[in-house]
Amino acid sequence: MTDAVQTPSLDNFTKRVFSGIQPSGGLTLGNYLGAVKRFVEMQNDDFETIYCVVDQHAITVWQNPEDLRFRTREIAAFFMASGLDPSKSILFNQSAVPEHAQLGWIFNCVARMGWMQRMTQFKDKAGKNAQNASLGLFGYPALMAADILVYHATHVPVGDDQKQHLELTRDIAIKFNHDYGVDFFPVTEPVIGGPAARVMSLRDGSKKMSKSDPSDLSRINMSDDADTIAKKLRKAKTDPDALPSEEVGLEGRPEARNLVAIYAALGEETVETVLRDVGGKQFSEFKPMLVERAVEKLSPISGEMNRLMQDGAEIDRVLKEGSLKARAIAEPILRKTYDIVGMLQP
Ligand code: AQP
Repeated sequence: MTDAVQTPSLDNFTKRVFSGIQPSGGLTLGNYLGAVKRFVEMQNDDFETIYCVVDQHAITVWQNPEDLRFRTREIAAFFMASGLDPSKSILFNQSAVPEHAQLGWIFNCVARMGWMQRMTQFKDKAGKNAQNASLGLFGYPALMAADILVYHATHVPVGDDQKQHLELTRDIAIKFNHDYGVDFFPVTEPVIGGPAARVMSLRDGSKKMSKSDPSDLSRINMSDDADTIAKKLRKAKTDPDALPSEEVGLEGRPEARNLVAIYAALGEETVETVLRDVGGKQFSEFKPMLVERAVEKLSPISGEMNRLMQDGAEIDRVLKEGSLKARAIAEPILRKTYDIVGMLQP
């Protein structure tokens, strides 16, 4: 998007991961497989890892304050129940680190209206009533860029739906570096992939599984008990054919592909290896296998989430400690940004 492009090598930066989840509703299997499961994998790799409950993004649409507080703790509990360890990863909520919003303002002045107008998520979320959407909903990708770049994060694990926002983050970094003649912000690498980069609705294989879908049968919620998970998977839309033995046989069968991808991701397998085992089976045989695997994997996480939610004070303590660690990284980066931009800091 800019004419002269400066791309400082990522080798010049600490290998650092940032990602987040909005406390804007219940958590789904899509959030787990597309995002948090990857967060845990990266925590155990050779990265510094920073994970955030992005409460300032959530209020781009109306949130009841009590619900927002509850869900912020719930996502922190979800992080920990899924395997994020506060002694290995920094866990905190966005509003506790004011440097996000401060850098977000600078990026509002770097991002261009035309870039924001192309964001498909704004179009989807604002729908036909765009004039009534909040300015925050329109500008939120610039704040997301600040969330990432205020830590000079080099890698961002997200689901496939966030790809466009990460491209915008890269454009903002490139334009900032170019406009001010610096090599200051890294051009972040998205980490998207695996069989469940986009988990689809159980009712319609062409739509993303989403917490805001009006049909609860369209998604597995992380809070669903074993019976509910089984019921939803048994009712999941399929087609009348048997499963193929090779991936090419899933073409034009989005619901079949989705269920196989979920099964693969839950079991750390690829779609290819799963099909080698289940090719030729009818859904009546495959669905019980999927139920068994989903319950085995998800029940311990929801059980642990419930246990952690009994002690809100302990969750707050973890978030507070995380926010102090996060600020220790963000504050000098923001100060240097102000300096580059020419803000007097007497
Ligand atoms: N269906 C999905 N498949 C794979 N990844 C997904 N993610 C969300 N849904 C899927 C990933 O989860 C992370 C956090 O997302 P978020 O809750 O902050 O925002 P979202 O993408 O807007 O989530 P929803 O459920 O789709 O919310 P609504 O219904 O409000 O639009 C991100 O990494 C996202 O990619």
